[in-house]
Amino acid sequence: MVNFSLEGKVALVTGASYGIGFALATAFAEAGAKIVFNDIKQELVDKGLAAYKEKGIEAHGYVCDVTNEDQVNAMVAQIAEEVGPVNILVNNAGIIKRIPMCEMTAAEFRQVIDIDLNGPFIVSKAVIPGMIKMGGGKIINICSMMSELGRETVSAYAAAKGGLKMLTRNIASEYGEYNIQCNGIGPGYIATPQTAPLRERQPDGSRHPFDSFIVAKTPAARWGTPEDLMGPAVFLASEASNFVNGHVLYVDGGILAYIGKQPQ
Ligand code: NAP
Ligand code: GCO
Repeated sequence: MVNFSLEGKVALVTGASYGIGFALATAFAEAGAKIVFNDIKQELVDKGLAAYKEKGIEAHGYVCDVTNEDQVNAMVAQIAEEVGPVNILVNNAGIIKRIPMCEMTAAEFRQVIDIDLNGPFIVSKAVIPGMIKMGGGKIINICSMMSELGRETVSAYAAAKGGLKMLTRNIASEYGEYNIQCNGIGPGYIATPQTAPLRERQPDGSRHPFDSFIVAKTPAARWGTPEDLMGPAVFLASEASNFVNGHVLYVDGGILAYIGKQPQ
């Protein structure tokens, strides 16, 4: 029988107090995993713990910045002691800055790269030795449409998410022989706080032009929800995907397959 169960597995989802990370961790808990997450602020961790509790999930939350190698190493050691060694890692924590490239400072560019690309490198590096000792593990990197496409104002984010796609392939290449599968999920446009500014109603009550643009650009004709990502994440975290490695699974309602509506 195909095994999608995560029974007995310890899953660390970074930046999972709310949004996509919260939905993925919830799906993992429903599939039997023990949930561990981190966030940068104590108040976010507390908010996350309360939200998991409300869903009947006993999650473990830690304050940790994914860009700080010492903090990450200490957290991974603490998780091993308090919950168990990490079997499944989701590199979800991420930020975006929407600034035209020529107006963006190098410091702003670096900050996005630091959280969205160096972060997954640092956290993966912290869990891989334990996975090797255990005989395997799963790493899922949350990529983006911007792993494939560009657009105005998101140069740093696209550079980071394009890099994350290649980091995914490289981890698969380097550690596949240890039964570690590293894959990506490339969400389309998902309704979360990160994309809220792109969906804000206009002063006259009409839809934001970007909102209408995305609905027209998506064959499914809607924004995605964090729940749309749950099934693909459980698949990539489970034994069912043991021979899938270095792949990015785009969950985008068809955006990348579509040339766009012809002018009427
Ligand atoms: P979100 O709502 O902004 O959540 C991201 C989480 O990561 C927040 O809790 C955030 O905390 C946390 N975080 C930020 N920097 C961190 C750090 N240095 N260390 C630890 N945690 C940190 O974003 P989301 O929409 O759920 O997105 C989750 C992931 O999916 C991101 O990697 C994003 O790029 C990616 N993604 C999103 C979409 C979309 O359409 N929403 C599409 C494709 C990919 P703060 O609240 O303090 O910032
Ligand atoms: C933007 C968006 C994105 C999405 C997402 C698409 O400004 O274009 O915020 O880049 O959040 O990553 O997959």
